[in-house]
Amino acid sequence: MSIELWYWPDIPGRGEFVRLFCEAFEVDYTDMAREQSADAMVEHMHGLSGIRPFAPPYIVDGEVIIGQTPLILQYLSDKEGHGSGEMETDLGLLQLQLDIADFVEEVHSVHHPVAHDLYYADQMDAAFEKAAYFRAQRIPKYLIHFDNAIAASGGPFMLGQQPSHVDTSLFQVMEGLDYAFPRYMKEMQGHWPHLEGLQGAVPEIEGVADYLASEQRLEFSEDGIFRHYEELDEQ
Ligand SMILES: N[C@@H](CCC(=O)N[C@@H](CS)C(=O)NCC(=O)O)C(=O)O
Repeated sequence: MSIELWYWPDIPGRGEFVRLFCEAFEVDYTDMAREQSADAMVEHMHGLSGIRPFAPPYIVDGEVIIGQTPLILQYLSDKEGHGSGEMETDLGLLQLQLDIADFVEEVHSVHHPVAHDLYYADQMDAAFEKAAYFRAQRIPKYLIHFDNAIAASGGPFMLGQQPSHVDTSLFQVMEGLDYAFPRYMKEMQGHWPHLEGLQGAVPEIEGVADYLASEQRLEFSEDGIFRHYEELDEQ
């Protein structure tokens, strides 16, 4: 049975972390709002009862309805048999996926430092200030953390030769950073070699290669989480 993925149809956003996992591990899913519409998603979400997802992405798998990207990925990974087979290691992967979620929230808050609901144009001064700190302190702190974790297994993936949900997510993070901060990422090339290795290895997974070459793959844009504003990437 196909899993329903509900996410905003026009941006990669957090939905892309779920899409990439499904494509890499050949999980049958239907991208519901892209087949229907954003309005259909809002109506669907509001029609749910009980413990409801707070925000997209969320999935429906029969009776199971869950939101929160790391939880979705952990659930799918377990269900489809793509964990490590050891509880401690799987908890480590979930911990990394939660670190990624924290980082993604920080990436968004660079261009929206004051409020989610205001336009970027209304908070540009604060964004400019925040971006300098984010580039100098936060990106290296997170990326070195992920790089060290890959180094421990020898790479190219977080578990060595076996890809996991963390790898497809870290690939998306690296692609997003290259899009949003091209000057900075070029300057820092070589500082996180294992992550760069992972970024090169994930597109070699067959399902990912096909997906990246397809029209299904959504481009980054200034409507999403990873946005390129030249002034936020300035020296
Ligand atoms: N922690 C959640 C965050 C979900 C989230 O912020 N979703 C965004 C789109 S990427 C949204 O639609 N938020 C609506 C809102 O916060 O009101 C996750 O990782 O899935």
